[in-house]
Formats: sequence, C-alpha cells, structure tokens
Amino acid sequence: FKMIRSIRGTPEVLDSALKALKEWNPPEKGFRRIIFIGCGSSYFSSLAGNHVLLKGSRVESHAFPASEFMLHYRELAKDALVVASSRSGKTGEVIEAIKVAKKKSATIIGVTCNENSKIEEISDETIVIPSGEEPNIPATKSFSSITFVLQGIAVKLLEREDKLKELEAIKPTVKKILAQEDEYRPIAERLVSKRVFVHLGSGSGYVVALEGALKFRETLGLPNEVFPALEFRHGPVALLRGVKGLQPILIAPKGDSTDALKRLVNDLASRNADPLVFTNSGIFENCVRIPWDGSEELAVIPFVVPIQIIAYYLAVLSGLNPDFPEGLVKVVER
Ligand code: F1P
Repeated sequence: FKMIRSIRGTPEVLDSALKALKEWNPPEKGFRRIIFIGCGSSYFSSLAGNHVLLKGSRVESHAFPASEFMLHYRELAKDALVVASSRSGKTGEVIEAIKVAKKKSATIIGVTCNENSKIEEISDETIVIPSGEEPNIPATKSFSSITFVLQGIAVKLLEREDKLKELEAIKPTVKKILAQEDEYRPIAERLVSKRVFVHLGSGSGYVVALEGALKFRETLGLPNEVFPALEFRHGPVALLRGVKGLQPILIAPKGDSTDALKRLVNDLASRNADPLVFTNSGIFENCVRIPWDGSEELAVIPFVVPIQIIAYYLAVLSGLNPDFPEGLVKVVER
C-alpha cells in the first residue's frame, strides 16, 4: 500500500526538510507577531510550530485553521509574519487567507511539498520540500516534513542553536521506529475490535492526538474524539458510562505534563477505562515506549510515526484500503 510506503519514506523527506531549513534565514525585519495557518494536517503542523514558539515565550504567536483566520482574525495580520502551510500548495482557503494577510501588509512564508504551486506564486518566500506523496492518500511523511520545517522556523526565530541539534536527532529516531515497524501490528490487533477512540494529549502530545485522530478517521471512516488530556475530566468523562468499549489513547511525551498525565491514567484506571499510553517517560507501566530522548517541544514527529503505522495496520486488519479513504479529495480548492 502507498500509505505504508509513504510512512517508510519519512527519513528521506526529513533530510530534504533539514537541508531546506539550513538554507533558510529569518527575515531581518522585526514583526509584531507570528501567525501559522493551514488546513487539516497542515493546521496541526501549524500548531506544532506554534507550540515551540509559545514555549520559548519571546514573541506573540498564534496558529489558526486558514479558514478561521480569514473569517475572524484577519486584523491580526497587520505587520505580522504569516507562515502558511499546504501539502498541495493550492488549498483554496490557504490561498485566500494569504491574499487577505497580504492586504494587511503581512510578510508571507509559504511551506509546501509541491513545486511550482500557487502558494509559491503568491508568498514572499516559499520553502518547498518535495515529498512525492500523492495528495489523495492520508498525509504521513508530508505531515512530518511540514511539521519539521515549522518547528525549525520557530527554533530559528527563537535563536535556539541547541534545539537545531535536537531537530537533527529526529531522523535517526524515526529510523529506529521504522526498523521495529512490525512491533506495532499486535497493538493494532489489540485495538481493532474497539470502535470508538478518545485521543488525549497535552502540549506536543495534543498535536499528535489531533493528527492521530484524523488518521484514524481517514483510514477507518469512524468517528472518534480528541481532547487536551485533562479536559477529558471536564464533561467528556461521561462517555465512559455511555459508550461501551471506548478506548482512550494517551500521548504522553516526557515533560511538564508528565505528573499530571500519570494522575489522569490512575484516574481512568479507577474508572475501569484502560488507556493505551504512548510515552518516553519511565513512570508509566504497560505502555508503548517511544525511543525519543529529546525535548517535549520536538516530540511530535517521533510520536506521530508509530500512530500512523497503527492507523495503517488498523485499516488493513479491518479489510479497508488505506490509500483510498472514501470522501478524501485530493485538494479542497473551493
Ligand atoms: C489540506 C487537507 C489535508 C488532508 C486532505 C484534505 O491539504 O486538509 O491535510 O489530508 O488531503 O486536505 P493541504 O493544504 O495540506 O494540501
């Protein structure tokens, strides 16, 4: 299947992304704020870039779905740097949002996987990382490459040389994960009878939860839920009573949220919910170990790749073709 071949191609696109990032220098002009925009997976990449900037707390920044930015928050584009991402480079809402931002005198950096696309034509500068991923299969290596570039832009804006080194450690980590690809199949076998998933995460773990939930929806065509982890206790916990066989999936990269997430796991266990925890922290038991030693801010790619592999296995085990999810169009142009 193309989806698994695409996931296996992640190390290669990370190389191109690193090369492109090394060649990119932040504009010299100062900006009032930084705004990341995109649709679908590219919006989640935008959240990943914004998370790195927010944790650095040196500059005001936001991430919006391109549509929400265009419809409600366009005034924020005044004297801003807008980083617009799109795998295809031609999603209608992203293109419209760029035009709107330009009218407010924003500087636009486009990020795309497609050469000579519309986004390149209308942005002030464009970072192109050709991924070779066909646009009507679920975004996997393209998600990782765009996320990598946006995190890199954030790190460069923060002038964090140490974090650039850490970004370079992502590729060997992904290679390690791909070398043990088969180990994720039994996890998918354990999950395949579950029909409702609740994806939970905090910080970069929340970005992975959002993207993981989208992959599960695209490949399985089933509804699922996704919450910032601790929000689950503020109402959604009632799902445990109403939905039989509900499976919580918790994305828990080691960092500021670890202790709080451990308490959440204990809480869920006391309610007979058995969360499947993905973590690189030693304090969780019975979990899926992610071989990432870097920071929480840059954990998105090492944590998302195993989830992509599991989404693929889940589709195959359910007798579905992951390459042609029903209803998934190549590009939403209008
Ligand atoms: C945005 C997007 C994809 C999604 C699907 C529909 O596309 O929402 O993230 O996987 O293909 O379009 P793009 O602007 O990143 O090309």
